[in-house]
Amino acid sequence: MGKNKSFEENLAQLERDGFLLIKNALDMETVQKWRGSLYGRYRRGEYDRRNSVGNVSYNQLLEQEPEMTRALIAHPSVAPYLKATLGKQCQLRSVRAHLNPDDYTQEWHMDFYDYWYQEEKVDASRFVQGFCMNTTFYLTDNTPDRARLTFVKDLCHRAIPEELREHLWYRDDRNNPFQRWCDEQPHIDLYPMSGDAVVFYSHLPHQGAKMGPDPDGEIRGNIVFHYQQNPMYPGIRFVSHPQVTLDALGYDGTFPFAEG
Ligand SMILES: O=C(O)CCC(=O)C(=O)O
Ligand SMILES: [Fe+2]
Repeated sequence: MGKNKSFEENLAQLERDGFLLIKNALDMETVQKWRGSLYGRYRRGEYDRRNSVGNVSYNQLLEQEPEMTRALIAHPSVAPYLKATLGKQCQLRSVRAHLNPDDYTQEWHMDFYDYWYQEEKVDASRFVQGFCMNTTFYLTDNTPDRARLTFVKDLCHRAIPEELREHLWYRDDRNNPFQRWCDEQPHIDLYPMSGDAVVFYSHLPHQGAKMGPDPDGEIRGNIVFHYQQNPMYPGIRFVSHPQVTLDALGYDGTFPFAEG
């Protein structure tokens, strides 16, 4: 996938499947720098969260590693796909790195849970259907015997069955109906290697996993960039500019009805 195909072929594949593996997105020097940073933070206990499926996460890298992190925002390896899909409405939402030091079978999840329910959730007569994308950079080898990233097949253009909706949220119970349903669907496994990236639609259910221990000194890891579509991008013409408001209220403070 990715390599040896034209941009148009790759884009068509992304649009059909909802994901695309991009080989050698980062050089090994960059990968080593990231490993050094995240492994060091892990040894020092400097991470944000360790969850019950085996993900240790880092959410503050824009502040902690500003240069390295900014270099990956719309990185040239993924930028053409973000640009073709989201264009000027592409907005970085969040950056989250993960390490998996112990056993790891991620919960089936989509990063954008509410993609299919936006009209209903907005509770208004006009709505914008926002679209979100992940670009995930892999820092270690996911060889088939050792690790994987799995997508539920053919689910980027249709929602999950309605009766499963109530089960959509973080769950480590493998018998949860959404977890079981995903287990039973046809899958596609990707095996991203160190430096590879996966671009995918954030509403597509997926699951990372690792089988057995990591090779010495190579804790399975990745860095995820979430992008959202924002219709009010710089360059859209409006009589005023929002910066004074953002500075005064903070971003959250500018959404008066957004709770819940
Ligand atoms: O562990 C993995 O490979 C999955 C990472 C993930 O959930 C994501 O990229 O959104
Ligand atoms: Fe995810």
